[in-house]
Amino acid sequence: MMTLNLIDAVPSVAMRPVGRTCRHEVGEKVKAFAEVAADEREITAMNEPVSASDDAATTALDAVVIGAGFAGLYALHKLRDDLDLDVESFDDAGGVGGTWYWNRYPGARSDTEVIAYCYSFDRELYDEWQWSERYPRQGEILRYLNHVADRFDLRRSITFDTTIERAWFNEETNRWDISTSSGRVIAAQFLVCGVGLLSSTNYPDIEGVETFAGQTYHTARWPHEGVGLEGKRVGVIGTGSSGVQCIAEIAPHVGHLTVFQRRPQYSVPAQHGPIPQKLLDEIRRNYHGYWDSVRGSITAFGFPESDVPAMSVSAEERERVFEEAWNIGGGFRYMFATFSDIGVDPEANEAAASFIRQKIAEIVKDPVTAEKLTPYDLYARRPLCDDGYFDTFNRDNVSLIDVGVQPIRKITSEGVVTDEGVHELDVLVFATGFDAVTGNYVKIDIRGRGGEKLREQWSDGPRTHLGLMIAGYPNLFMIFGPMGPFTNQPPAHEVQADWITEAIEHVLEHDLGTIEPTVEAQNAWVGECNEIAHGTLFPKIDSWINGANVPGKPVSVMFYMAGMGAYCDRLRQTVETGYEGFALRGENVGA
Ligand code: NA7
Repeated sequence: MMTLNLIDAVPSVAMRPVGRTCRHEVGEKVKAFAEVAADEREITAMNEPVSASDDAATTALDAVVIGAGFAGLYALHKLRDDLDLDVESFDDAGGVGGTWYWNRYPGARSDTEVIAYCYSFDRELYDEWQWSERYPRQGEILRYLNHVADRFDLRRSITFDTTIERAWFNEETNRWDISTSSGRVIAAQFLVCGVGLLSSTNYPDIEGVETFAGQTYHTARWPHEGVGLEGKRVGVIGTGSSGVQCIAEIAPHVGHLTVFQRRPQYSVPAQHGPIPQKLLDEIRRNYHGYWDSVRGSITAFGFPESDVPAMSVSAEERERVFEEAWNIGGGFRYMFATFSDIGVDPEANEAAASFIRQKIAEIVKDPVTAEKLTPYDLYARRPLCDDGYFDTFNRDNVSLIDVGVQPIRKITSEGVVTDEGVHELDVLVFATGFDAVTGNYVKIDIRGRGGEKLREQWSDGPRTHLGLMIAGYPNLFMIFGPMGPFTNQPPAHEVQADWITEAIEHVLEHDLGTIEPTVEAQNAWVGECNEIAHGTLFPKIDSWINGANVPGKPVSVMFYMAGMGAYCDRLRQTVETGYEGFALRGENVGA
């Protein structure tokens, strides 16, 4: 049973308007932090160049937002423009965009349909931006996010090319003492992390990689100026969403493409094309109803999910439904709009999987290659869709190396070595994914009450309440943090940033110091996430969804899998109960 802990809150606190606190020099404790941070920077500076300034004067802010992607931009807008707070945002990228700033590999595009892969909070924004395609390319999404930044004048509050290195909670001031890679020290009452679910890159530890004489790239750190691949011998390691897109895009242009596949993938056609005008008209006619339905659905992808169990219909009907979904396109549609139980019932899952297997056998002409490309495990990773991926392996200039059977032994100056010998390459592309969900949090030196280090607390797997906050880390909010909803991201970002804004407003209006979840509430949420996830098939398969893609990372449940509608109900419930499950503490001593 979750309870509200209103510890130390003065019952008759005067309500004060939410608004700016003035910038001020802070006390000795913060200065001590600044000195430690400066010392540590000096040590860092001996190893890597940082543009540190020796000016340790501390800036006082109401809030710091980390990240200028979908989540961070919206959070900045809400806190600065709705609550009138003194907020600054930071991003280590050179511009806005988050994942869409970095992921510039050939073929990079959203594989979520754009009707729900955008903001909904501003009707005029939705109406004025004309998407060209059902699944926009990276460049188009980046232009959209730049447009949003300009439209809401967000850029003036964002510092780019700057990493947040440390964030320590100061129990005397109830402020987060934050230091940046440029040497700034900030004391902020609230810290909002929009650091991205999939942005901390995963480079496999393969012997000899540094000896490779050609060029190496990671899909998520692709050079802005592009890479000339024409006529070259290119190798791609990894066949997840990024690999599948990149492989199909570059194959016609390279001299020879060698694909190193560890495990074969279930993928269905994306069926790229324009967005049907009829669908756009329908959304515009019923704008709020449409977005309510997105937020009330399970996956928030903007299409109706099926409520029909796969085994409740005849084999012929199942075939018809799968064929129809194959032709409409979209991985999430195939998994969630065909039948209601593909992610939970092994028999339903096998029916969906075996349909894809048949398609691979039909598309890929060489039976040996087709067999290598055919998965036999559960269809329970993040569903993929592609643009001619399987057909790519019919090309004469493409070869497939099954490194699940013949592991990569090492990399030499010439290329990648397996038991077959050396695969000679000019360019090697790592499409090896991310230290997902928690990776960007543990990179920052975050310390909560009592100096507890987040990376140590999460060493057996993350623990949060509602994917939004962590017990012992007051006033630290996460957008799409671990144990948030397993859904399409932009609608979830909005829902979470709205909740965070309201919670901050509540703290300020009541002149409180902090809000944080109780340990009991967090334990209950972790337990619930585990129970729900283990009722599905997703934890049974190793992937980034449960941390199993990064060697040494604890395998754990990292999502709330009961759906967006249920998640929104839970958020609403916390507000309606006056933040049941959260401790609201103290006065705003730092103000
Ligand atoms: P993913 O989906 O994590 O895919 C990474 C791929 O890299 C996957 O095929 C891995 O094989 C492969 N991989 C990772 N390490 C190795 C080593 N050491 N050797 C061979 N192959 C390896 O990352 P993506 O970037 O494609 O997509 C991540 C998400 O970003 C995606 O779901 C979207 O939401 C956007 P494995 O399958 O693990 O055997």
